[in-house]
Amino acid sequence: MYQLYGHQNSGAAAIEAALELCEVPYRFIDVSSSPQALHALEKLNPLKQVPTLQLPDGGVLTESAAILIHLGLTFPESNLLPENPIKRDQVIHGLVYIVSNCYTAIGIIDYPERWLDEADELSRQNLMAGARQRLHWNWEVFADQFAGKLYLGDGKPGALDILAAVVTRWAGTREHLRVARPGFFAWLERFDRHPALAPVFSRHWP
Ligand SMILES: N[C@@H](CCC(=O)N[C@@H](CS)C(=O)NCC(=O)O)C(=O)O
Repeated sequence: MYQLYGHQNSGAAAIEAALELCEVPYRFIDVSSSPQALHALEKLNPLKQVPTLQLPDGGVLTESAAILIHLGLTFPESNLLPENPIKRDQVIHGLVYIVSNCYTAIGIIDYPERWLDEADELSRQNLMAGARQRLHWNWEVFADQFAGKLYLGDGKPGALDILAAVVTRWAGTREHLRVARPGFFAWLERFDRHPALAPVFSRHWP
């Protein structure tokens, strides 16, 4: 069985939502629930980051984009990845865009000291503010480039929709997009209510 390491309000929500669309059984291991769970995560992923997914054959995948691509390829009927190769390329493009330009900025905002030689308070605040501005701008670019590739309300949602809906939850991104990209913001709010995904999202953001 798949074992998903995560915690509330984390990127594990994207993988949980994807596993639901794949209709495969999985166990959610909340790494914030006990030191043992955190230790088990560290054995699988030295970065101690979630999502981390242990596969039924014991293999381990970290990195949300890699996990979503794995699930999309393993369960084609889930529609996480489009069958059409040209559309699939664009979904993979969007997934990599989000993790490299947006998820990375979240890591800088959450742990600025990791990116500083001298982590005094002024440097920390300065780095956090700069990363936040860049994050918000990166989402504006995403909205402009990828809006036409997002879920339109027919068929099943895909990996790109799910990752966008999760990673926009942090660091004031939704509030920024409400003003800067109201169309994309409205899409996100509608997408959150998708009946297949709303139960997962409400577990992470009650
Ligand atoms: N590149 C990773 C980033 C994962 C990540 O930063 N996850 C956060 C939670 S949303 C985390 O585990 N942070 C704890 C840490 O970095 O120590 C991915 O795309 O999955």
